[in-house]
Amino acid sequence: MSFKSGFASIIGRPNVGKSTLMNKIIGQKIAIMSDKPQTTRNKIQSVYTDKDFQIVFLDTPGIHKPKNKLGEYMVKVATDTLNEVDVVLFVVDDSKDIGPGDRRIIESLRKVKTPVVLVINKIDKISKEELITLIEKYSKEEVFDEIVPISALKEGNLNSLINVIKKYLPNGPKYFPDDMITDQPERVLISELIREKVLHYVHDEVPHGVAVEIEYIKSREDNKIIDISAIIYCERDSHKGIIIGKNGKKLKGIGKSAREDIERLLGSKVYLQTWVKVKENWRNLENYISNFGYSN
Ligand code: GDP
Ligand code: MG
Ligand code: K
Repeated sequence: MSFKSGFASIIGRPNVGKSTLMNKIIGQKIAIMSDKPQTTRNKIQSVYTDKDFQIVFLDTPGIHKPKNKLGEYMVKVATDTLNEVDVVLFVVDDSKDIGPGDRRIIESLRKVKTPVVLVINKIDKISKEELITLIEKYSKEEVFDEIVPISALKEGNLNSLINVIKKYLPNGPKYFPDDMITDQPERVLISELIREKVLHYVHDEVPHGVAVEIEYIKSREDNKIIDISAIIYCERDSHKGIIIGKNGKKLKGIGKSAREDIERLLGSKVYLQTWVKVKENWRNLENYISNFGYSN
């Protein structure tokens, strides 16, 4: 029996459920999940290994109209990966019409040589009739090699999706050991977890201008507690106030729920310290972008 292996790139508009999909497939929370758009900035790679095949997933940033340097960078990362992988998963949601965001992606997919699987997510929200209409609408575009309806949240039809992906994998080696689900360093996972909590706690008051830098991760001598120090960067003094909250209440909440997730991730007790600092306009400063680890 020959082994199959290859790379699958997950693309799609913000909020269609890409991170949810990847996390459900891999069975662990590794990519940031949020109902705010554009929260996945890193090329998080995860691995799904079965008896006779292995899929390496890339959780690519969304293709969208770039608004600043970081936006341009994210679009480039997203499009560059498409021709390098074995299969592209284009995730859309249950929206009745193909909007301008999806339209833009479909147009860039016409130039892509890699087979494209259209994944229609959130089918738990629509009727069978609505789904059929939607499938017909997308079929007319004539860009998709397959169309697979799923519900990432309810874990519906994920097996079919895996089988479809498997079809497009070439014969190849097991790139990663069985127990490996991601090659992202803990540092990246931890900073993403903290950023997710910040976005969750501040709602729309501090849109997108948040980055998290991990100062250190240290194990204490008795190995029972891990000390972590993190700096939350925002763009304005007013944002700093919002993140900290009255009497530091918000930051405390952010720290507590981040710590609980990190403890689960690391399987250890964690002492987490968080600091909030202002770096004006960091999103437009090229060198900050690479400092925060968003460059290749
Ligand atoms: P991403 O920006 O594409 O990575 O999207 P996320 O994975 O962060 O999901 C965005 C929102 O859609 C979250 O609130 C998810 O809980 C929700 N979501 C994801 N998949 C499904 C689904 O299959 N059904 C429903 N009803 N909601 C979903
Ligand atoms: Mg995401
Ligand atoms: K194609």
